[in-house]
Amino acid sequence: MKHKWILSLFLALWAGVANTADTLEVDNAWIREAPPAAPMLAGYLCLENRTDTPVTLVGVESPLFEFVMMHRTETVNGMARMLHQDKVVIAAGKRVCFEPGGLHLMMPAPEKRLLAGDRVELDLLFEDGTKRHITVPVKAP
Ligand SMILES: [Cu+2]
Repeated sequence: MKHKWILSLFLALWAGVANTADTLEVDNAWIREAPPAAPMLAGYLCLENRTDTPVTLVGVESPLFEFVMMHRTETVNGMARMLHQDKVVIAAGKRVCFEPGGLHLMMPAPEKRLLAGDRVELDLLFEDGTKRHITVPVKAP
C-alpha cells in the first residue's frame, strides 16, 4: 500500500517535470482548404522532439470533427494508397513532419465549410497520457 502511494507521488512529480506535451515543438500546422463537396479534409504539422527520449503520438482530437485519423500515403507500383497509423513515434532529437504526400491528418469535413483564414482547435494525444492543445489555421492549397 505504502509503495503504491510512493509510486503515485513519483509519477506526479515526473509528469510535472517531463511533460511530453510541453517539451515537444509543434510548427507548420495547417489544414488544407477543400472544395465544397470534399468529404474529407487533410491536415499537416511538424513535431520536433528536443528531449533524449522518444515521444509517441497516439491520436488527435478536435471538437470540430467527429474523428481525426493519422494516415501515411505510400506509392506502390505507381498507385498511391493511404495506410492508417495507430501511432507515430518521434525519436529522440528528431523531427517528424506530416506533409502532403506522406503522413497526414485526415478528418471528415464539417457541415459548415472551412475556408482559408478559419482556425481549428486540435488536441494532440501522447502515449504517456499527456495532451497538447494547438490552434491550426486553414489555408488555401
Ligand atoms: Cu488520408
